[in-house]
Amino acid sequence: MKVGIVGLASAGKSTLFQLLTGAPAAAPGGRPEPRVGIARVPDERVDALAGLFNPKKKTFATVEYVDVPGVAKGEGGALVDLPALRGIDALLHVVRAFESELVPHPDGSVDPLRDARMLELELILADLGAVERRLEKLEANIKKANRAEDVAERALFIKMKEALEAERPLRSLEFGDDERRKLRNYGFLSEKPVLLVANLGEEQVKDAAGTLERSGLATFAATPGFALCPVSAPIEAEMAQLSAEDAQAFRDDLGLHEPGLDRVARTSYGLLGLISFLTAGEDECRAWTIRQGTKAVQAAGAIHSDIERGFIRAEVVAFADLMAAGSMAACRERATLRLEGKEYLVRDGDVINFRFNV
Ligand SMILES: Nc1nc2c(ncn2[C@@H]2O[C@H](COP(=O)(O)OP(=O)(O)OP(=O)(O)O)[C@@H](O)[C@H]2O)c(=O)[nH]1
Ligand SMILES: [Mg+2]
Repeated sequence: MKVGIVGLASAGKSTLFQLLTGAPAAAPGGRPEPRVGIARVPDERVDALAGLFNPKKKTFATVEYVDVPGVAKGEGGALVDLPALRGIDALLHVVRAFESELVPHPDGSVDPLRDARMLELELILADLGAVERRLEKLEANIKKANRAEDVAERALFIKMKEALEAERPLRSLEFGDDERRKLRNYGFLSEKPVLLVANLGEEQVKDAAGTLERSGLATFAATPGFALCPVSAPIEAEMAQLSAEDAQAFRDDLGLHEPGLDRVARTSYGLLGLISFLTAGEDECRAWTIRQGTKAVQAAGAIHSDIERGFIRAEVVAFADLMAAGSMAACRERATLRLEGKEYLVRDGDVINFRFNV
């Protein structure tokens, strides 16, 4: 999964990027963005499996984050064709909710709903520009050589242009399979799902839900293709310096249930319809990311194309059943270990051993 971090200047994008990926702060004065970094998806199940199997290696699922420069009003077009954003699955939009006299807001006041709307409009206008440019080219091509393929694409792009002109994002449109295939060649931004991360001030954290409600962000994000998640960058930065126990005590004190960064990962999984399955053995205990609704044979392909090609059967046990039984052998005795075929729909937390033959 690849996620582009976008937002207005000084919203806290780079701070969040550094927290998520463990990347060092950029040298002052330099223009570091875009930067790419990898974040581990926290997963207690991998740790628990490692406790059972004592493997040489633990491997977590990862998310690739891209930190890009802040967008100013009227300049969303700068994000179009940014090579670093090619192939992203989602946008993480950092919206500033924190007040600070030390950090000036580009618009002079802190208003997260205004900012969220403004960036959404920038994405729409950026896409509109790209769609119009493509339409011009298509028209010219059609005049030269009237190919059916171009005519079909023109119809698709006219549909998109009309939506964008009405200030509706591309993610609100329905596309057929053929249309989706065509769109994959382009990196339209308003088509991507958005994880809205509200960067709260330290004093707002105790009442995060109330803050999101009052700001209007909760209502704004209650749309398909959006998810909302509060974080406080300075608090997360402090936590990152503490031992696990001290961080937990600090969180309990603030009434937070989980680390903010875990919440970011969990919320983006939900937004994108992703789940994890697990593999466990003496060499490695590992989490793998797949889409909900993935068949066993495709899940095998997430590990290696050979395993997909030579797929025979999947030995599957639910994580909780494995932990309760204590070993694969005990699961076999209790008959919680099942043999599944190619078509089996993998569930979140399935521990799988693929049998294959190449
Ligand atoms: N008080 C406070 N300051 C913050 C918070 N988040 C970020 N900052 C500060 O705001 C400034 C800008 O943060 P960055 O993370 O660099 O913001 P950015 O969105 O990457 O900014 P650009 O890349 O310039 O668009 C830095 O001085 C941060 O320390 C916050 O939650 N509270
Ligand atoms: Mg930055």
